[in-house]
Amino acid sequence: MEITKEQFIKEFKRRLTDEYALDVKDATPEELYQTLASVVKSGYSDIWRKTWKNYIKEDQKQVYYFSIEFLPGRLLKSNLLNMGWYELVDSAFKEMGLSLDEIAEAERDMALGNGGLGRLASAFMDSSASDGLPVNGNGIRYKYGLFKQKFVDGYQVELPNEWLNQGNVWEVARESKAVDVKFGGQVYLEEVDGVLQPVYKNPYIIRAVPYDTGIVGYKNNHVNTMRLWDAQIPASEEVKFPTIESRRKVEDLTSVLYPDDSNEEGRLLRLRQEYFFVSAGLQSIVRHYRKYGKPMSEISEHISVHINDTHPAMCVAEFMRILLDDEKMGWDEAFDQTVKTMSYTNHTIMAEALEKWPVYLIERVQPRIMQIIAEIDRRYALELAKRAETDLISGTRIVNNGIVHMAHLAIIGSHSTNGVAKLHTDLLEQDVLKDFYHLYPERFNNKTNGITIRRWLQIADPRLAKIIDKTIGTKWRSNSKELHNLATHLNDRRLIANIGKAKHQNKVDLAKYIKQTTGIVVSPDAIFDVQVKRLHAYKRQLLNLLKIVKYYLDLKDDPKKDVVPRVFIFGAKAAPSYHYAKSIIKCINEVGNLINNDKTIKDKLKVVFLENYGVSLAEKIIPAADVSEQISTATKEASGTSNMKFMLNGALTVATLDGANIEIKDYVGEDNIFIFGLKKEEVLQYEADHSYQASDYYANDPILHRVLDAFVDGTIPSIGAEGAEIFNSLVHANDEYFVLRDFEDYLRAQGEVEKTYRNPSLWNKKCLVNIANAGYFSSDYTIQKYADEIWHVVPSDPLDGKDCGANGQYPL
Ligand code: 26V
Repeated sequence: MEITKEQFIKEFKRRLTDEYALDVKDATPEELYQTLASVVKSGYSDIWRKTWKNYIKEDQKQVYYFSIEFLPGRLLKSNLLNMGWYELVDSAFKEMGLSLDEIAEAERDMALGNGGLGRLASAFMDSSASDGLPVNGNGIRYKYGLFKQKFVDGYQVELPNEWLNQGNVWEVARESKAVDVKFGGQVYLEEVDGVLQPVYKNPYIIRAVPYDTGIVGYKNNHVNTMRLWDAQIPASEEVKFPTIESRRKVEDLTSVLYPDDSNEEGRLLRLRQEYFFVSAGLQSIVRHYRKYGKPMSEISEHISVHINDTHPAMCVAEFMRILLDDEKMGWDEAFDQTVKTMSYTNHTIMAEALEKWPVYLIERVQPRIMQIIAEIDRRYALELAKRAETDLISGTRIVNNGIVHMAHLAIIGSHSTNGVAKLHTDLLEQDVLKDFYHLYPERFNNKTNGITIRRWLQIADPRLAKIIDKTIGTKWRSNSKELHNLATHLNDRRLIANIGKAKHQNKVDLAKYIKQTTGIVVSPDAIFDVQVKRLHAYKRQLLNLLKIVKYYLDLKDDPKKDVVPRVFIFGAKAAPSYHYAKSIIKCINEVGNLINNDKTIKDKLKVVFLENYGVSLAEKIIPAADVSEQISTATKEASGTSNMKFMLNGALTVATLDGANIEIKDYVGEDNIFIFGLKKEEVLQYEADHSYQASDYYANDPILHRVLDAFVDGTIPSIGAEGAEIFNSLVHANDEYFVLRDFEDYLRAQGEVEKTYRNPSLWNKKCLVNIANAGYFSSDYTIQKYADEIWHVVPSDPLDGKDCGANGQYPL
């Protein structure tokens, strides 16, 4: 039976009185949010309980997705949507004189990740629950999320993000499920009854306490669990931590998301974090498995462990440790079970980001783990000596010259290695990991990333969602491939005009936000040209900036030049220790200052750099974008996922043939995307023969020359050091990411953008083609492929249906 508005309002008011002794009219948004969230949580809690009980009853194989980052953003609206409550609550709130949108803003973003990697992990959580798949998240409950970014004089300043200050309604602490993680000390092997057993000297124990969050499936009576671990000092170890400083060391373990790795203490902390959540997660999984009396020799038939990037790669060694030392299994059988249980996703080919740890650091963190890694490596080399050349062996060893290659550990210790877009997987197979591909071709596969269409269209862009409903009905809301039915409406002029109108409204909303937060006034009639993502040289925010400076100089030369007004919108955080990226931020802000305050430019150009980019800000920006900048150097962006979000929201993409841009192009066709720049082969060629001469482009291209000079000749004020740094990196340090090489072709593509934008119906029609094809990039499909091809798990049968109505609505 459907919940009525009256029932909901009654329950909501009762809670508000119970919790706060308040009437609706006296409560703050914060109190209203807390109350609504608690009603929501009660609505799914019983189904949550039944979901995991059912897993046990049906003896379902379970997947554990190990990720050092999760980036769920806000959960309120997404839970409301998935529970089938969204419209009910929206209208009940209106009746009470409240705004759901305003109250939802009171929730703090759960920002336990840096960018794409963490957001993908959360998309997968949402999608596996929605597909009814038995997937559990395993990660760290950081006390501070990703830093809060502010600009002071155009410079990035990092402030702590104390997201737990007002508590977290969604989580449940489970003290009774705590496990002990053993760190440090020394270890040696002793023979007991003919079996070698480790003996630890002076280790210390940290207690890992899990905090579980229910992940609500979309209208399907299914709630999975994301488990995040917190570190505590166990009572028995109190004496080992007598000082405030030593106690802080324990707190630090789950304190910050990405400890400063520019010094050894920071790197050690990061490695301890990795071992902490790996060990806590695996111990609790094996303990749970053991409880039901099934043989350890079959464990790989009942569980899968997924290693999300190399950060949890110690799973391989820790699982071995548990099987060997705790379960007394022999080496060969243990290794066979480990390989069958583990699978690994690679998310980057950037050498700096491929984890390598010195042996002595791993020894300090957990000496037994280093012993096991060394033994896996020794046996690997021995086994390979029978069938491979010495070069191949030495290039693929896990331990080489005192360095542990975590990707090698993950590949050798698992049965599946996947890339995250076709091009990226090709590069892994043919280049970065080609020796492994040669040795184990059957282990390699591609799983192109995806996004949660629910969050990025249904929640973030309700105007567009309604237009789609009117055109093709609502089936796309549960099966996003249905969006393709829009392609049969390409000549529907009213539809195309409506898409333009919805976009304009979204731009009006964003313009308001920009005015409020920055004071800058922008016109919603201008092109909103957007680049939002982490600040990194390879993503080439600089290429975008050079374009802006060029446009500015053009207008200075000819103030009457006929241009389509543009607002350039940036959102990006730079890693705190990444000096160059911070200099780029400063330069963008100063170019903005220059242009926005130049009266002769008027409304023709505006530059807006919004502070503190994250999931919630993305939900405001992306629906208002006309142009999506996906301009990384070909081969460098493994996939990208914001590219998918933008197309879904009807923006047109300016793109290099990199990452998933290629697959986007294949779906929408060349006429509906603006492609430019070096291709993979050309980049690889340059990198191989070193024939690229950046300074030639500076010398020979007068436009580029002038644009680059603006960074060092005072044209752009207040960037003395930063301007020089950037100029030098491009002109004298040979421009590692081929910014100058791609500049001219980028301008050509941007010229096409402008020409197309002058024809609104043509523009909006191209937007429609993009929307119609975006449904293929749903993470619901991606995760289904992981389930079928890597984990071999199937969706659960729905619970008996007493809870969710036929319409999928969760109970009150
Ligand atoms: C991190 C760093 C940090 C040190 C400097 C160099 C560098 C380069 C890359 C990275 C990224 C690490 C892993 C990551 O977040 N990869 C992203 O994963 C997304 C989900 O698969 C994917 O869409 C992005 O293309 C990829 O960059």
